[in-house]
Amino acid sequence: MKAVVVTGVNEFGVEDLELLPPGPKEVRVDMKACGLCMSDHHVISGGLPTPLPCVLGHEGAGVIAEVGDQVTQFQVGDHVVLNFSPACGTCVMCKRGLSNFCASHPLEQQMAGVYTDGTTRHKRADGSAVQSFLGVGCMAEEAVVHQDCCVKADPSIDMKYACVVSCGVMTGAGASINTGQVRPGDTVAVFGCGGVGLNAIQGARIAGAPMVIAVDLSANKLDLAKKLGATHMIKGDEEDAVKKIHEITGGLGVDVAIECVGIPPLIHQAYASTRPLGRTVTVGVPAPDKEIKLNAFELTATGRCMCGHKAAGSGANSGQFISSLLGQYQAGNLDLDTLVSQTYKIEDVHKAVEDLLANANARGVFVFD
Ligand code: CXF
Ligand code: ZN
Repeated sequence: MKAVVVTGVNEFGVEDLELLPPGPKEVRVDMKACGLCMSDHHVISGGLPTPLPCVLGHEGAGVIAEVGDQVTQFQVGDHVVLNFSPACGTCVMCKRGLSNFCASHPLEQQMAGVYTDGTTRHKRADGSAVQSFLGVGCMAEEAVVHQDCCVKADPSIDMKYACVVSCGVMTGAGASINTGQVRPGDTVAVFGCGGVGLNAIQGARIAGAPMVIAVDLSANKLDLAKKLGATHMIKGDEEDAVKKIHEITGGLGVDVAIECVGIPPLIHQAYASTRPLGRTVTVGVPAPDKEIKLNAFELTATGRCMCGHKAAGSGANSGQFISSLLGQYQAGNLDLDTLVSQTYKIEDVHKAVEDLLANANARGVFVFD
């Protein structure tokens, strides 16, 4: 089967690989759609340390084609959205309500591109092993994943839309709804309107925020932000975003600010735009050596809260959250159609990556026949 494989820094392309059969608790998924996320590009650029070669893709949807002999929750023919933030439901973390940090599926292992049992599922013709990004590797015609990485989807939902819930939407909407705890009436500012930020905007709108301020450098992204629910748009290179946000909110600052890029100056802006007792959520993934500096007196005096969102997930039980987001889509509250601005065949992966870097898409999605 064909898969997009990263072989070195900025070296990637389609390869024919052998996919091993699913283990006892795993399923084989016939992939129908897979979104291209900036984290996939971080693997390509070497920004996210992942052992290579590695099958790319972690934002996918497809149909179950085969189940391992201990799979209880799925059968052949089920439509599923993949979930790279699985929860076993029985470990010490899941039992404490920390399913986003499930001990049965540690992030370190997923980042190593291996499965729960420490092995891999792809082979090249010469017999050598190929890893799968986040233990998912779904930028491919087929994927083998643990059953905990699947969420049932109503077959009436078009998979090219459903797939984007699997990363960009659950992460962004989760930053607003779960980590940001946005409540009806709250004012929200979102810094960075890429795949995550646009969905932080949607999440804030769904949570009942009457004022959602979008900050970005790209006019195209601000147009999309408006379409997805932003009430105010600030072009960060033309206006002082912090000053403008205080003006818009009558001098108060926003209840919740969400930083979606992962750069300290923007995190500082987000923090400075919040009101006393306001909450700043960081969801953009910074380079590992980055630090932020806050004035300790001001932090205490204003009672503001600086809150990290575990970006490899929804900030809650990701499987349940994906399910609820699919329901929001069916109810007409969540816009996925606007997000999927372009589809590609995997053979066109270089063009798709070029478009990603040129900010041409809300989301580019690979579709499979
Ligand atoms: C990422 C965040 C960094 C670890 C891998 C997953 N989230 C979504 O793309
Ligand atoms: Zn992603």
